[in-house]
This record gives sequence, structure tokens and C-alpha cells, in this order.
Amino acid sequence: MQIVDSHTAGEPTRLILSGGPELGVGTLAQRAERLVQDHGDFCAAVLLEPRGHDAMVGALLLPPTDPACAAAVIYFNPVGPLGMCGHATIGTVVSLHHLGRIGLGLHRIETPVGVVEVDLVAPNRAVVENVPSYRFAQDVVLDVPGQGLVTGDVAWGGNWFFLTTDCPVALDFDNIDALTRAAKAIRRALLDAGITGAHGADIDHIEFLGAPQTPQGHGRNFVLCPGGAYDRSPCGTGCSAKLACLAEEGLLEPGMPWVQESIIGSTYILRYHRDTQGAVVPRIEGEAHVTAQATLLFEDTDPYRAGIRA
Ligand code: PYC
Repeated sequence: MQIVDSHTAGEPTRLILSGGPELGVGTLAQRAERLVQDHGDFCAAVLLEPRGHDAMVGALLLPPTDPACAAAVIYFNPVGPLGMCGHATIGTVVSLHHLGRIGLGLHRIETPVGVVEVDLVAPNRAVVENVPSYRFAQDVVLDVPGQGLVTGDVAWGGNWFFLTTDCPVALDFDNIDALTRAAKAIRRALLDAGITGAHGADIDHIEFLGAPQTPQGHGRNFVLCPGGAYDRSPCGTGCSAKLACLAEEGLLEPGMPWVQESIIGSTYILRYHRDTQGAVVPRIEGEAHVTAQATLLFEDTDPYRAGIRA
């Protein structure tokens, strides 16, 4: 299996160039579902220890069905598929450029939730125009054991997010364990209360929001991903959900920049415009770096060929 590893603002992506499972025919969303339902061992083997670690996001490269697209990509983490993934899209185009497969400039990428446009503005820098994003529910109040009442919004940015400024501790690197525990408790409380996104969709990302810690920043976040790892980057789809909420509240005008800091201090520059239907179309600008180009090996006799799992 041929892979290229990269990180985008600290968050790792493993781009799988060859050696992935046969997913049959159907839409990319159907094939993404099949990847996780029928090939869970593949996802775990590729992403988890001893070959990876639980923060890694996989990007399975497939031929596009639309000839106007440079590639089709299915994003997945160790526990399931992701509809879209901002950091992995930036990582994918930077990796494809590193391989000499694409040049600088505009590229269209098919994802399970729709086509996104990426402008590779430099070998390590790209701007992703995400799918239209929206706030689904405002000021949802949750009773969270150990935290009391927590109020937040539910929004879609290519994945489902619960966004709240009710952080139990400061958004500091040293508090990552406490933030992870608190975000997991919120996720459990959402499940227990039966609160979902549209059409009963699981809200599988939790985003704490707070004040920036640098003069150029506008906000800082901490994002818990579905497998329980935290996003080292400001989370492209989480930023899209955040932009949808800012736009809804009239707190950010179209075209104006918003510098979003992650919990490790890395940044994305965010902007949005409205499409012809008035929907918020986010733009996420960030930097990625290739860290490895390798062949993954899975020996039959390896007791951990399908990853280290409970
Ligand atoms: O950048 O959209 C993102 C993302 C989702 C999960 C991890 N990163």
C-alpha cells in the first residue's frame, strides 16, 4: 500500500494512493459507508498504531466520476467515515503536488458530501472552498454531568458540530486532557438527550470556542473528533460550521478574514461568501507539509496487522 503522510496545521493526513479495498459501484457517499461497514480492519490497520495513531485521518484516493475533478477522496478516521475534511483536503492537494500529479492553481475534488474547489496557491498553501454550511439549531441547552448546563449551537460544515463557548477550563495546550474529557461528556449528553443534526444525524464533533491568544487571531478552538482524538488544526469543517454561525449572527461580513487558532496555536484564515441561494460558502486557507512517502506492509503473521484495538 503506497501512502503519503502530511500534516496540515499540525493535524495528520495519510493519503492512500494504492492498495485500498474494492468498494464497488455507487455514489462516493455509498462507497464511503461501505468502506467503514465492510472494511473496518482496513481503516484501523492503516490509521492506528503500530502504523499510525488515533489522530490520523485517512484520505483514500479514487478516480473521479466527474472528469472536471482532479480526484475523488473518501475521508475516514479510525471509527468511521467523515463527510468532508478540511485539513485532509489541504493535505491531499499538497501531497499530490509533491508527487508531481497536479500543478498550482484551481482543482476540483469529489468528496462524499459534494465537490469542493481547492486553490493550491503555493506548494504548501491551499484555500478550500467548502460545501455550503449552515446553523441547524441555536442555543441548545444540555445538562452535562459534572459541567451543569451547557449552551451551544448545532451546525453543519461538511460534518456535524456542537459549538459552545461554555468551556470548563481555558483553551490552553496544558488543558487538552480536561477539554477532551469535557467534550466527551457533552457528546454523551447529546446522545442521551436524543439531540441530532438534520435527519437524525449523529453530532460527532464537539467544538469549544474562546478568545484568541495572539494579536492577529480572532478566536481559538478545541475540537474533539469522533474517535476521541482532538484536532491539532483549527478543523476545516469545524471552522465552516463556525463561519455559518458567525454569518447567521451578523458578526462577520462576507469576504472579511477571520483568523482561527487551534488548541496548539496553529491557524487558518477563514472567509465566506454567499451563493446564489444565499447559503454560506466557507473558504479555509491553511498550510500543509509532507512528512513521509512510504509503503505500508501487513505481514500475515503480524498479530497487529489490523491495528492495536481494545
Ligand atoms: O479539518 O475538517 C477537518 C477535520 C475533521 C476532522 C479532523 N479534521
